[in-house]
Amino acid sequence: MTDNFEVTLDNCHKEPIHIPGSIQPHGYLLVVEPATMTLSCVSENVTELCGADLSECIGKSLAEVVDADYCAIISKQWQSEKLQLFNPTSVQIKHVDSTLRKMTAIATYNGSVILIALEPDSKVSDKAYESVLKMLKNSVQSLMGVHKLDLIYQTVVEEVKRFSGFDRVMLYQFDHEYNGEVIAEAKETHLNAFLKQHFPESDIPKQARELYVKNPIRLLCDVEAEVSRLYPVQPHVDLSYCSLRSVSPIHIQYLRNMGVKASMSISIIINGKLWGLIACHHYSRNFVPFEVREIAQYISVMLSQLISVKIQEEDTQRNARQLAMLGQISAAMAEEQEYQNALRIKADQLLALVDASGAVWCLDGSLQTAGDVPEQNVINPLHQWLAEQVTEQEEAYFTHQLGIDNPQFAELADIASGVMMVSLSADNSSYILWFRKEIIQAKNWGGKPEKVIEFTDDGSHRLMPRSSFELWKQNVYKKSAPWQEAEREGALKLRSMIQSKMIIESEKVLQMNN
Ligand code: BLA
Repeated sequence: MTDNFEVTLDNCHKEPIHIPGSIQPHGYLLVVEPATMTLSCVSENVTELCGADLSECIGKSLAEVVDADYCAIISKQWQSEKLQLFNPTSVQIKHVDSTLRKMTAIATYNGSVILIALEPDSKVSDKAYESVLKMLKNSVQSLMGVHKLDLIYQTVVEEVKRFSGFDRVMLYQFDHEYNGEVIAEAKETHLNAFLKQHFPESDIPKQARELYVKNPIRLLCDVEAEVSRLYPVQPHVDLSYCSLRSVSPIHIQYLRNMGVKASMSISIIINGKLWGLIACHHYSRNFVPFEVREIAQYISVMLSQLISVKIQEEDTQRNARQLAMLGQISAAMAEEQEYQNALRIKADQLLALVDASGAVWCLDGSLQTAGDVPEQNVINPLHQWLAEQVTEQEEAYFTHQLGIDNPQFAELADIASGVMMVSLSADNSSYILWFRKEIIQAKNWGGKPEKVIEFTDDGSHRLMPRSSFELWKQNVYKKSAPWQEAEREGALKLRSMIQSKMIIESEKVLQMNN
């Protein structure tokens, strides 16, 4: 399928990488029709495993190819969640000359057919297995003993490097726009460092990130190995969960450009979202047995848990601080004769609630300010533009790059790169605006980010991922720290509080007039 898909600048994120129609050739694929337990499709290299012509393979019963025990497991468990408990199983593959070949089978069901990936017999030797277990124990102990997240990150990359044998292991964290940064690295000493380097969102496009949430681990053994196609041509067999899925040609080119020969990456998923990856590089072919990959996966799950515990702790502390600030503002509104004065009296809390450096608010026609805010004459046009952005559904509008979103306000960058607005009345005449200053960020990019794709010189207009990963330094202007979800929620809580007060006050006025 990928062959028929011409990648362009606009559609990289649409390449259907889950249905490549081929596998990596260090293994073999049997596609089994569940109703009949017969082979409906195989990878072309299966002929070398079974000795039969491809056309003879199709329609064969699974029992003619694998040993009876495994056949019984698949027949019984293919639809059950237990199927994965049988991964990996050591199986005997029957050759037409009556000899047997030992392979490691990894079976998955993709909702339509059973996929049996046969990988090189990977029974990790007892000695290696012991050492893998020791590593796991070590990793657990060090993870539990080390409390600061930075140290945990470093422990993880060092441990994964030690037992997986990769030349380089990195922890790669996404930001809110899915650009990424290498935040920890363990590498062979002679290699150049990628630590602290940033990479743009398009290096790991959307569909790849979605696939990596569904299937958290992938191994590319050899970027130079020619793929083995599915026979008969089956462009729609979903290989999302298949350990042998062949990798997108554009990513293979990317790795070649980096000088990498084998790669593996493991997803770090927090609250169902891809937080980052443990990304491994090797500078020669590298096959990693299933058991070792699973151990790397357990480590990533442990890491996800540790990160999410830290996030929860931070959330709890932040919520408590927010509640205290809201409580103080609420008390001031109750105490003051004119509740509108409360925000001025509690200006510190108003700013700290959302970590802003300035605020402007207008309640019942009177405009007030706190902290560093734009000149009075800019507030009106800014308010007008922001009011257009606040839709009924959104309730709050926020940006951390005002001058980029609307160049008319680019000159406000030093005090108002970030702005958040909550509207307090249907006509937007009562509102609060919070501001954040520009943070000029010195960013180290692993190659020029705008050169994510280059055209080849030969006139074929084939697209190539960028070919230079030389450190490229850039200063990022006109951006503030992004507004966090919790800060947006804090702003909305204050909004409800003020709106309730406004209703009470207007009812009082009505009663007085009656
Ligand atoms: C996949 N890109 C990936 C993966 C990584 C990166 C880690 C996961 C696959 C793997 O384990 O190798 C990117 N690798 C990095 C980065 C570093 C690294 C940033 O080591 C930093 C040190 N890639 C491009 C462009 C496109 C693209 C321009 O640069 C699209 C036109 C596509 N990347 C792309 C695709 C995949 C990918 C399609 C999915 C590969 C697959 O799983 O089939």
